[in-house]
Amino acid sequence: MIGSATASYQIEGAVNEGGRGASIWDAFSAIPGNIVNGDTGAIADDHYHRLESDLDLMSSLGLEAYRFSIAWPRIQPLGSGEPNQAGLEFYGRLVDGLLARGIRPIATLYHWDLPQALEDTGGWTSRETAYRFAEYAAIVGAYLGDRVDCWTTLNEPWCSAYLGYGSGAHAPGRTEPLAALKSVHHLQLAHGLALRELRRTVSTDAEYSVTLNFHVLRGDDATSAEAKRRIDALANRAFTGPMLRGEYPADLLEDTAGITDWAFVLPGDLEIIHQEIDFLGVNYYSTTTVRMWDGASPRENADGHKDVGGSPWPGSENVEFQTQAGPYTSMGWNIAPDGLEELLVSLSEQFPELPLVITENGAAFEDAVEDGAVHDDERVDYLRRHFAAAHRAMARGVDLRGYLVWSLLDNFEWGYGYSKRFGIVHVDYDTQVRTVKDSGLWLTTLIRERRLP
Ligand code: IFM
Repeated sequence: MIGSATASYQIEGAVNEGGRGASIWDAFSAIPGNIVNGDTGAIADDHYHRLESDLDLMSSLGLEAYRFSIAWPRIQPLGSGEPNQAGLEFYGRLVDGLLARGIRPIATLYHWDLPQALEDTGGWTSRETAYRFAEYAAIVGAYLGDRVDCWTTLNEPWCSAYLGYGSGAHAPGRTEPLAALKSVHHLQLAHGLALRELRRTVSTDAEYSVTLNFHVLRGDDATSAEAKRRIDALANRAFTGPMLRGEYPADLLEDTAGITDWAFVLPGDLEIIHQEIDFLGVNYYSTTTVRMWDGASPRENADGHKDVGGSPWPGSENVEFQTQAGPYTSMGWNIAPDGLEELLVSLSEQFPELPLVITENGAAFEDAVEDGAVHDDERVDYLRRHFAAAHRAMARGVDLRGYLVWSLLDNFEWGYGYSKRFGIVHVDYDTQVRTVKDSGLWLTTLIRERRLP
């Protein structure tokens, strides 16, 4: 399946409508200095009000699948208790509209918009949040489970835990190494509990998954092997270990021993987390080059994320993220399609029985509308080279089942606000006019002709 993806807070707007409660991103983006230009998701792409025309847009692009996320605070405004019917109905209309147009809905339960009321009681540092998430999953599963046959629990728990509670670049903006590690665990507990609830409530013969953003590590310094091992443990194996093998990696526990003994992992948790899934969602944008910092030379900090002072690498703060060779996207991320091929091959070697879906891949560039068109040649080139890389991986035996381009629409790019455009469709934020970029037309041709245009 080939299609595109978005996330609730990035596109919906209407943050005070339809009974929606506040999310951590409403609170975080209201604080001056947190988001470039003081932007917020209050209006975003106004997708909430433009649902029908956005569905028609997806149909005109010929998308086979559309990956969207459900805003928890629309379903449970305070993160627990009775569901908000208006919120459920909004997603019901979205799903019905997709099915009516022959587009497969892929529902993500959590793409970072935690109800603020739950953050007020500890957020992901609290075990209770995982139980609340299971209740939310059961509500959504019961409501949409007769129509949605493809589910993802979490999107990029790496970002939720380490950027949200470690570096502070993302909501809720906390900078506590212990909080980040507790969040790593409670997010995964939430994943396992939610899978159980989905399997209990969904009536379709559905596929279940989780989406991870893997770090593809490079580095040829004498210290790079150690740096790669550390970041692989924190970024990749901290999630694939519990979810796909039923254990935390021993070296991760050692590397973080100065912060915690991981006593918050209770007996039975790993059995809950380690459940069969039908495919693994893979988000890939670029590579990461590391070595250990010697403490003397000026330190590079090119880890590709907004530098806000706190570290997203608890226990491995001495890893140096080196500037990589270009070309770059407008995020400053290096363009490395071979990294995608390498990642897909490596995952299929590590987990041979597990099909893969690229749930996000795409690029931000400076786009301009000229005479009703957007000639985003760089994005077309980026996508062509990454699709080719995915194809090479398949030729090497990878069981790749889908490719979803990030993103359908230009949208609220978290700490960067509206300053970065990832869409295959341009959005004029003053008028909300949508203009399909050349990359969108390119994707349409690819889907129709099943070959790289
Ligand atoms: O916009 C984000 C998305 O929400 C999660 N994955 C990465 C994208 C680009 O930064």
